[in-house]
Amino acid sequence: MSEKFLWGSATAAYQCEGAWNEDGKGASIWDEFCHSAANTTKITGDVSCDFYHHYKEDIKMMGDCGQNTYRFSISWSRILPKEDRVVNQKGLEFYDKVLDECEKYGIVPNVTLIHYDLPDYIGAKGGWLYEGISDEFAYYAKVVFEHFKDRIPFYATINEPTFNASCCYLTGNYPPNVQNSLQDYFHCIYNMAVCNAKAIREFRKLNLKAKIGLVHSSCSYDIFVDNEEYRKAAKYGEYFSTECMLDPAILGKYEDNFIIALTKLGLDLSYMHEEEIALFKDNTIDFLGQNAYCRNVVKPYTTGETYVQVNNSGSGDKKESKIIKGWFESDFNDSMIFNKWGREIYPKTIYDTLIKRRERYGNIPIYITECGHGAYDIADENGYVEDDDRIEFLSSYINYMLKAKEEGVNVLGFYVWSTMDLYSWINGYKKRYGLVRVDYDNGLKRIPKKSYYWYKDLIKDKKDI
Ligand code: BGP
Repeated sequence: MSEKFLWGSATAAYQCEGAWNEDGKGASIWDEFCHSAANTTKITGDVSCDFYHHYKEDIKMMGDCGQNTYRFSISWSRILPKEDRVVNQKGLEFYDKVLDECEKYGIVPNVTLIHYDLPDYIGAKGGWLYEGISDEFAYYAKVVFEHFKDRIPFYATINEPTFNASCCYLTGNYPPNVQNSLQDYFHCIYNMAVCNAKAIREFRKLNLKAKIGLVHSSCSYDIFVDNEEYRKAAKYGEYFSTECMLDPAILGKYEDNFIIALTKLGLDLSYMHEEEIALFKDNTIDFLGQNAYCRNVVKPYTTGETYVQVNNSGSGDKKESKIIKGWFESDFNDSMIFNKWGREIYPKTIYDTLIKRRERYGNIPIYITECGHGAYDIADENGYVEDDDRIEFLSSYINYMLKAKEEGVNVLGFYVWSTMDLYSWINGYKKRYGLVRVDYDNGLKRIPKKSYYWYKDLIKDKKDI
């Protein structure tokens, strides 16, 4: 008998927990960054929607909505606050309590080990570029696996390795705020691939029933002109944001031409070590978490330096775009529709991406681990939000996901980003994604939005798919 399709929603530790220094938690690089002068917005996740103290209410609301799964992340610095490797029992206890609540409502936990928030002591040593990071990460992962064992049936090692690396080392809007360094970008992703493999090696030692995966962000690469040069640009795009991570994580190796392409970029690949690459083969993931926001449209590289532009202002003035020198650059046409943060809204990308993943990676089980619409929500005098735009966004993405499922793609679950309103990284709190509104001015009151009730009906309707 096949397992039930999972319908749920997702959050991440730094974005929702608050309690940034409570019960023995150490600081993460996001605490440090948000408290520093580099954070020009001055907005922090210190309190956010305070899930740390509201988790019972939030999980009950998931249950009342009919959600049968919840994706959240563990804060590494809550579990291992200092570099002495001493475990903070209170950190583990918090997540035990979260799991208790999930159990109460029959909600299956899907837990990510790291969602951008490295401990500050790792950051001080070089963050994702620190040569010892994979051993530190494997140790942390082991602590988590040994404590929670099969209470958590789905573990994911790293959230969005390539997007995280791009923000840290190309756009420079996430700590450590380095711009336009392809050298650091690919080095970071390599270290993440090694972290993933070493964590999986620890996981396999325990012979658990649970499954382990990885959460990937990039969707399909599309072209408007079908010729060899354009197809080559799209292939470079896949190297750039997907194959550099998913090939080692799923196929257990790099494609030779990928390494040749990196060499042609003039990168120093001395960070790659044979004995680490050898670990990829036997330490691959069981499932893929695929996030679904926007596609990438590219054309052959023309001119200019490597540059990755995002829009954190929400003023609708600039579009997300990329130039990867020598490889490809972004392309546009008049039919494209963008949100206020310059991100394209293109529902079919979820279908195209699922089909592409099947083509390259076999029919690996896939969960859509995030899909959501960022918007300036307007609440009425009771705090109620009629977010028809979000409903339209989600229903069109879900329909395309179901089309891929009908065509045999092994997609097994869907998570709305996000469960409730939360901190949207350096976009602050005005960009909202939640199914539930959080009233930041009135004691963090939770008020379900129209999309919450819409999702409840959808889950009821599609419970037997
Ligand atoms: C994903 C991240 C999430 C979340 C979401 C929306 O890339 O995994 O943490 O934030 O995107 O992005 P943003 O909040 O920047 O609009």
